Amino acid sequence: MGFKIAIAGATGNVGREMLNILAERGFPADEVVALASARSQGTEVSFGDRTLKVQNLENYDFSDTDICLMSAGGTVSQKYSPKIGAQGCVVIDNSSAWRYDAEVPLIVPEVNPDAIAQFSRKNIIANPNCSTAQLVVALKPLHDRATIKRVVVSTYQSVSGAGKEGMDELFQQTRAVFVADPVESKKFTKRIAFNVIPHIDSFMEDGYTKEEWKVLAETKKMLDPKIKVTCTAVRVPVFIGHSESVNIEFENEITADEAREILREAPGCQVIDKHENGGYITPYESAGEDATYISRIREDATVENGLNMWVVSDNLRKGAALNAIQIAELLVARGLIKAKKQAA
Ligand code: A2P
Ligand code: 11C
Repeated sequence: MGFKIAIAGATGNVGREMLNILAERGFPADEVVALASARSQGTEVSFGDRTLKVQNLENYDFSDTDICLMSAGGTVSQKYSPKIGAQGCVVIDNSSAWRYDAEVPLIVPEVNPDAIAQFSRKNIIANPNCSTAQLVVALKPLHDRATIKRVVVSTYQSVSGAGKEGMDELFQQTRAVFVADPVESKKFTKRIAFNVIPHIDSFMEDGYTKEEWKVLAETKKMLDPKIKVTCTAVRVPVFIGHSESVNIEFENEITADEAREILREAPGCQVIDKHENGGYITPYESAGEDATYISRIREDATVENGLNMWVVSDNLRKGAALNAIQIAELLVARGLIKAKKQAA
């Protein structure tokens, strides 16, 4: 007997990817339910070779559902996740609503799988921000080998991180530039077509943005609170795939060759690092793929034990939908959840 899974936010960028990945990976689901807002009720979404009719999250009864994969934004999650959890359904939430709650585990299965055990306090498990997920997958094996002291991250984030509306805006603006129509910005604060914007999420009192703060808070929670992290997050005119320039300072010596070998063997990582034209990954090539790609691994001679590298991943997959489904798989593999229909 398999599980009953609900996808909340099934019409969104990440929700659709969750449906694709559930079908691709053959997750042991007997029933999959698509949920979104009242606006989408009755519309259809694809699930493998079937279509599912979208139901309204607002009046959905979760009492016979085992897992809810939620990607409908922080406000929706804050309102619904506690109620869903109280109905005995485990919520794996992709928003930032619960990530910093001490009673909610924040999980990347390649990095801190053991932390999942405490999920039952609220029946909520948090999925990290997309920029953090790919970063910690690449940092973890290096931290285990040489102990990271400090990380400087500059991100180059695709518009799909801002949802369907972000992708539509890049498309519309690009079209407008070509046909000489006026360029309108609604989702982003400035024009994104043929431009870059050094601003993602809201500004905080210290001048950093919330997106930049998330990268450091989440890295500390999942990897090691002693690591110092600083970040500049930038939106770029790319549809899918977040890229990161990462400068790392270690406690112990580690060469670029050693790092390359460690990362080649590390779970979830793929090294593409030839010192020649095209011998590196770009976000366009990462779209639709599961791996966190690492290129341009170099020693940084300006500090004692330093490395630079380029980290790229599909933000809708490892940064969101894939990681959420890997968390569901971890729950099943560790026997932490039983299908309600079987349990009855
Ligand atoms: P809907 O399409 O009905 O608005 P994205 O991040 O790509 O913009 O997608 C957001 C997802 O969250 C969509 O599936 C959207 O559904 C869903 N959503 C937004 N607001 C609500 C809400 N109040 N209740 C349920 N789902 C919501
Ligand atoms: C972006 N990283 O690219 C954001 C999207 O905290 O889950 C995801 C925000 C979050 O805009």
